[in-house]
Amino acid sequence: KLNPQVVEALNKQINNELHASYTYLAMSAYFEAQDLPGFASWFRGHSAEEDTHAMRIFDFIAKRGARINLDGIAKPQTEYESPVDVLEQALAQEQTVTAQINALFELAHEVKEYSTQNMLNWFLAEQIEEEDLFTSILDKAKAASGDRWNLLLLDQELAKRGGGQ
Ligand code: OFO
Repeated sequence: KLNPQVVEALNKQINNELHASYTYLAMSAYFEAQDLPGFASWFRGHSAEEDTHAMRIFDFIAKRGARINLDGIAKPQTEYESPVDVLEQALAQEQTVTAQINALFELAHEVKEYSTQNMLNWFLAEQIEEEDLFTSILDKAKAASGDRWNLLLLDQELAKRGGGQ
């Protein structure tokens, strides 16, 4: 049986992933309003990716015969100063998620939840990819900042990448 403390923490992480998804959707909406459809679709794709992260944990809890408890999702920030501001906040959010996964792993380790550690290994690897991805797009957004033409070129690149990749 899954340790109850771990079940609670995993449920909390479902909420964290859904909150990340909702935040990226709000960022997508911001870019729609800025007439940057490539950024908008990229963030929308990433929002969908966060939903799959939540569902991975959802499925894990279900498979282990424990109870899934869904909570309310907090309202995301909807206004941003600039594309660079969005990317900075998105990277900060990924760093927060990394810290959450690390804390979960530490708890699973403490209480000797081996299968949970195994499941979390996927997330540890994923967070390295995600932080790297957001860092590279933040760098590009910074390089393009203040120049609408450069921003539109980056927007085109993101439109081609799609799906939050
Ligand atoms: Fe982008 O982070 Fe989920 O896990």
